[in-house]
Amino acid sequence: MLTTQAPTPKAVLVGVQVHGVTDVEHAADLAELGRLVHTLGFEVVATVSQKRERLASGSVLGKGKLKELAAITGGTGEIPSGAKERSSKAKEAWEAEEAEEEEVEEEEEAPAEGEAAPPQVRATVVVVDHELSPSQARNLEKATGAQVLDRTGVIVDIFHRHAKSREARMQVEIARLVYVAPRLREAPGGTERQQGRGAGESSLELDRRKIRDRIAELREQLATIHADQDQRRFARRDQLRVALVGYTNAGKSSLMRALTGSEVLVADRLFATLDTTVRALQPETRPRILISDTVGFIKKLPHDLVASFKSTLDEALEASLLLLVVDASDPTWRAQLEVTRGVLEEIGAGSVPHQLLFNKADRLDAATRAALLQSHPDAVVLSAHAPEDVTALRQRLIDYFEASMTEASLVIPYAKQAIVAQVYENARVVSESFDETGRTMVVRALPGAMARLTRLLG
Ligand SMILES: Nc1nc2c(ncn2[C@@H]2O[C@H](COP(=O)(O)OP(=O)(O)OP(=O)(O)O)[C@@H](O)[C@H]2O)c(=O)[nH]1
Ligand SMILES: [Mg+2]
Repeated sequence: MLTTQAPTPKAVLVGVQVHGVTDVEHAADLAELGRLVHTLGFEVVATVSQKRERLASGSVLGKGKLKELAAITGGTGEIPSGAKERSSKAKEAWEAEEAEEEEVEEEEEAPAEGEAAPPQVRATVVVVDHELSPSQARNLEKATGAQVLDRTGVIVDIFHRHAKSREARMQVEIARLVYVAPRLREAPGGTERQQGRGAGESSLELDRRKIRDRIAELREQLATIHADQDQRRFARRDQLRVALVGYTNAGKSSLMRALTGSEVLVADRLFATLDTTVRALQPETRPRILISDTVGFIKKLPHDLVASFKSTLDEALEASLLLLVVDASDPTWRAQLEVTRGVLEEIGAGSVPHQLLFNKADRLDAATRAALLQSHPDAVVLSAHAPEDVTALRQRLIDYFEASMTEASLVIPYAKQAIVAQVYENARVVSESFDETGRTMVVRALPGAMARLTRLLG
């Protein structure tokens, strides 16, 4: 586990601009990785970037760039030959890339080879903007003498730190174990740890088995939690529900606060929110409109994390309306929106109606605002910090549900007055009158809720 003790660990970022990725996209990816690394409490002291056809299977970087990286970390820049000869197939691939490297154009943005960083900025952590195979990570560790993390590892670590509720902690633990298991190595002296080991099972296999058991145990416990939640969700099924979704740091929690007056955490850091929070729109409407705040999305979000948070998201995604929050002041908002749409699709929420919200409009000039509205006429351009914008959004939500509601007249016999409370919970009462048959209520409700109320009376 990484720690943030003083002095601040120094990190060097590593990115490979593979074929098809533009300079702008590559720079944005590295900037985002920098923010992620910063969220973990590291100081980024250097960036090593290379253009290649594809990632080098041995160590991601080509030989020359690897030396450059090692100069910043104080490593040898060499992968011990034993590591290269791990398998003949890997060796062939490695050699092919060594040959290819001479032909590939290199970007000379980072310090030139041999220009060792002064010792005070020597990095002790190498963070690679790609998913590393366990052997790539090992090779990089050997060549740099530094701790090596990949993008997934960084995200998993941030999730681990920010998870608050029991459920989120369990979900993150599963994701971490899934991430760690293939990266386990035979511990030195591991052969002495015989206890509990099955016949012919190495200590590494034992460790992996323990991880599998722990994952199974966690999944079982989560299933119990989810069964409870399903019940609560069932009780809420007829309510008017809206979910805030979007890229991390877009301002979902800020809008949640502004719309509901709740004290959810707002922070200028990535993945501040991991738990779904549900609160009523304020001032309260009749029936209430429930708003949920959810975990943010990010590019290359590890699939296991998406899967593990799916259940938390499910709660939100049963909403009738998704508010798709975009940080319009971020130059990469288009890519962020694309990622958000992709993840929504992946978790089966692609077809839930949504309203696009361009947030942080206070940071935009008038021309940019106007251009946004022109290119996205159905979108709302707003600032979570502007009370008048939040009031207008509230009204828009009310209007949205009003338009989806149907109207009916319900006659509730005096013997069934208990139903009145449910009518108030799930519908808006337009008028009421009383006669000898009972109470007649003219109500507006969403079609599903109306059908259920009618059935209760039938
Ligand atoms: N200028 C400006 N800043 C905003 C606005 N909305 C949010 N922010 C800031 O953006 C940062 C992130 O806001 P959050 O509300 O925590 O974002 P989030 O989408 O919940 O982020 P995660 O929970 O990490 O996914 C905070 O520093 C907010 O103060 C806005 O309309 N204008
Ligand atoms: Mg948040």
